[in-house]
Amino acid sequence: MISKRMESALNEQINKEMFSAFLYMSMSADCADKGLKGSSVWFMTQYHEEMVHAMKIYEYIQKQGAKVRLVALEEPQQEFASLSDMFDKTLEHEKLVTSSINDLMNLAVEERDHATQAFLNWYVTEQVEEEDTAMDIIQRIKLIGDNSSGLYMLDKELGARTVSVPTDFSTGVESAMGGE
Ligand code: OFO
Repeated sequence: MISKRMESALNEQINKEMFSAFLYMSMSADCADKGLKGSSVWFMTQYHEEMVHAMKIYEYIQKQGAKVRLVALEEPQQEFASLSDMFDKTLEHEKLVTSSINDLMNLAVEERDHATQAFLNWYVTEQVEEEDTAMDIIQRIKLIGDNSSGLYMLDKELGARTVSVPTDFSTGVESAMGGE
């Protein structure tokens, strides 16, 4: 059982995770338009990961006997100046998500909601990874500078990323990730 306040905060987080998915799908499309095929794959993989972040919360709310409430998603930015701009915005966005997860955790602590604290621990760890990955790619883009063969190699490497999360939600994300 979770509080009404927690139910509402978790539903807001579903929206934020789905907006993240939407934003990265938009970046994927823009990469494809710019001929950055590998980066397009990287961002589409990121889209899938964000959908799983949303679905894990969806399942958690239902398991707690609470109500999932979906609201409209904000329109994401459609065009970006460069790959560098996209990763700068990725890091900026992930920092916002980290802050949102921290707010949720603070609420769970305040309410002595141990189950939600345990659930949110996964997201706390995940956000460290998300920010670290974005910072690492930003650093590499800076090292590459205007070197087009460097950009070509990075794009190729980013394209090797594969989806490691379940994409069929019908079986349940938690069970598909070995969570139960
Ligand atoms: Fe990018 O971690 Fe969820 O939003």
